[in-house]
Amino acid sequence: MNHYYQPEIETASREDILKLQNEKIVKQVRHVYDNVPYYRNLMDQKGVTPEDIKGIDDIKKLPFLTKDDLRDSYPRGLLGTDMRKCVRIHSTSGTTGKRVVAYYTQKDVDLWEECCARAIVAAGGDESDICQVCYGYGLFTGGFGVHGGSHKVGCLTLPMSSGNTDRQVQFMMDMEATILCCTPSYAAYIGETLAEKGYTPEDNKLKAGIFGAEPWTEEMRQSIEKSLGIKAYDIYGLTELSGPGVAYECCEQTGMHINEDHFYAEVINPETGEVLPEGEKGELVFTSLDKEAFPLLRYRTRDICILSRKKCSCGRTHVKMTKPLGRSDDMMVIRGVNVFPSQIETVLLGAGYEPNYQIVVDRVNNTDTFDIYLEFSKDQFSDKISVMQKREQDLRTSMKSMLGISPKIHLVAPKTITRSEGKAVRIIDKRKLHG
Ligand code: DLL
Repeated sequence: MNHYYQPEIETASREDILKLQNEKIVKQVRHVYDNVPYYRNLMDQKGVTPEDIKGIDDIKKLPFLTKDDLRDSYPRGLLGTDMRKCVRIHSTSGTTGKRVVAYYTQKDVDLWEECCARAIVAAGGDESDICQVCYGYGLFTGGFGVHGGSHKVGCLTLPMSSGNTDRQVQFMMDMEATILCCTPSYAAYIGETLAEKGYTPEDNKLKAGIFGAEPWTEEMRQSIEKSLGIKAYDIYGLTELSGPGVAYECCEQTGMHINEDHFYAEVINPETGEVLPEGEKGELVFTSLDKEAFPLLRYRTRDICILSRKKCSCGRTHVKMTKPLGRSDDMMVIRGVNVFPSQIETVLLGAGYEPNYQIVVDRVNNTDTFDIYLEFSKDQFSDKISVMQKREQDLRTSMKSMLGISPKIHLVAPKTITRSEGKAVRIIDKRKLHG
């Protein structure tokens, strides 16, 4: 049996969705043109006026916005309303360059929370559930977004935030949490901690997990599902558009439905900006159709994915996106070869290792070095050096066939690699440090 949070819109006919998008885009472009001088300039430079936008198809005429635009207009340049109407900000972590600050009116918060509520219901949640939120609360959108969604669904909400894993596990068991929300890497850590404390997957009351905010592979999904005894659902979003809940998985688990009544998605060729047909891989571009305070038009996410309108057995009609197949800025070029961290994760987990690894890239004597540090488990340990060397060699061979180049593999003792409580840091690219 399928449940929806807002059945009318989640299962609306394609015609009705299109009609809604056509109406909303006209209003939204007018709103942005009148209230955001930065974007008005971009439109003026391109010779586009609000009158040129008569429906969603005309969106192609509008200029793109990039992360650089957001940084250039920091802290308030893209604000679309009077500050007195804003009730909240959130912000990206800003590890590279200036932070991005997004603003919300009360209406923006309400719509965002509804998107998260749809995701929770799609994962099987209802008012009888106990939802443990261990995404970080604060400037990061994960905690507050999912928390708001959980309230809207009527779940008993455990606002744990991230960290203090012993306490997380104790609350999970004592409060009998049924839904776990955190990054996939933290879910793996929680699973590991439960096992260390002697619990089997059957001992907890969890039924589902809603995991996102970072890339994770199908192998990682299987590993988490097994260690926690749950079904693991993906959720996608970004601060610039609101936060989690831009897209979410349903029971079919073949991609994430984009909340198309609020976010219009396009996929473009990242080199040329050309809009690609459905089914082709490219950079995801979003237009927020009804955001008031931070209304972005044609925002380039840098996330690479494929869109599909194939009928979904869950009954939802909204377009689906694949898991981001990597971020254009996540891709490493090592010895001239393009390497995505997700390819590495697929090989390591496919070979039966736990998701505890780190990738280190450096440049020595003008040549790239490429090292993978990976924990072996107690069962995988042997005191015979030849056995461990064989394990490393096998991984090297599998990596070579996946990537085309071979990394140096270092099997390291359990607990050597720092566990993640939020977004995992998988890559250390020291070449960037040398400039
Ligand atoms: O990570 C919002 C979020 C919170 C999503 C909680 C899901 C759950 P940012 O910190 O602004 O926002 O990072 C956004 O993270 O452009 C993607 O590259 C990546 N990302 C988010 N969700 C996924 C996912 C939040 N499910 C950036 N799979 C995005 C892969 C994801 N990457």
